[in-house]
Formats: sequence, structure tokens, C-alpha cells
Amino acid sequence: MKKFVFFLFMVSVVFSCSKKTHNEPDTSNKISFASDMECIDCWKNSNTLKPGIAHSGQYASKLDSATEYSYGFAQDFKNIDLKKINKVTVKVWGYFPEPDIKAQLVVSIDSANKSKNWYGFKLEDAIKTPKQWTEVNFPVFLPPTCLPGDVLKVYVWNRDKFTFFIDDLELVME
Ligand SMILES: [Ca+2]
Repeated sequence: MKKFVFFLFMVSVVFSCSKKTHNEPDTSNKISFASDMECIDCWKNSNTLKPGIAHSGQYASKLDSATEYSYGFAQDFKNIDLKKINKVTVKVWGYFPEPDIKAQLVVSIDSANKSKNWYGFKLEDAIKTPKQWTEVNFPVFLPPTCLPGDVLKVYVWNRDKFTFFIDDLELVME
């Protein structure tokens, strides 16, 4: 049975699915989501999770010539008090088997299945050394137009169809 790690903690901001584990005092405005990608059916595009090269455990999301979008996160804002959240920091680990790979870590805020705010971070700006797991850190300030019905999506866009790996995707909202 492959290990599935999904944890979120929240204080002062209520997420319906986190009530079972809510036992912290209301002293902080922070929500955290993380996945080590050791799961078969979780978040989005879990079909990209392959054993082999991985930063944690045995599995990572493999991008290749047939895979344009990585394993990713999608969650609507309806249970988040947007008045208390103004920034999302995305962390992910990337592994480029070869030099000169290009891809983008994307944070998208969608409304009615259309992206209304789109932020891209070039992985190659952080991952300079091939064959070495490297952490990528991408902070995004939420726009004032962000609404409770909007959906936050986070993924890697492999537009040019390179082969590489990502693992350990984490979001912190504060
Ligand atoms: Ca992993």
C-alpha cells in the first residue's frame, strides 16, 4: 500500500475537511497543503506519478513528451476566508535529467473554468544543475479580484514536452 500523505492545518481560517484535525489555538492565519506524491488517487493528474526517480519515497510526477501537465493541486476558495489570506507560497522539488530544460510552475486562479489570474515561474531559473533535486519556491500575492467561488490551481506546465520530474508539492496560504 503506497503511502499517502496529505496534511493540512489551519488556524482561524476554517476549511471544512480539516475540522477533524483542528486542535490548534487561533493564533495564526496559515493553511498548508502538502503531498509527497506517494498516492495513487489524490489531487490532480495522479496518472503522472511514476516510481523510480523521486525526492521522497518512490514516486514523483514524471513529465515527458506525452505529458504537458504535472500532478497538481486544485481547490476552490469557498471555505477560505479570503480577508485573512493574501499570499500563496508554492514549494516543489524538481529534477532535470539534462541541461537546458524549460518549464513553468503555474499558479492559476480560475473562474467558471477560465483562468482569470495566471502566474508562471520558470523552473530553469531555480534548477541550474542537472541530475540534482532542487527546491523551487514561488510566492504569489492573491489579487483583490479573488472570489470565494474561484478555484486555485497549481501545477507544472511542460509546454515544450521535456522529460523531467517533480516531487513534494506544498502550498502555504497566509
Ligand atoms: Ca515522492
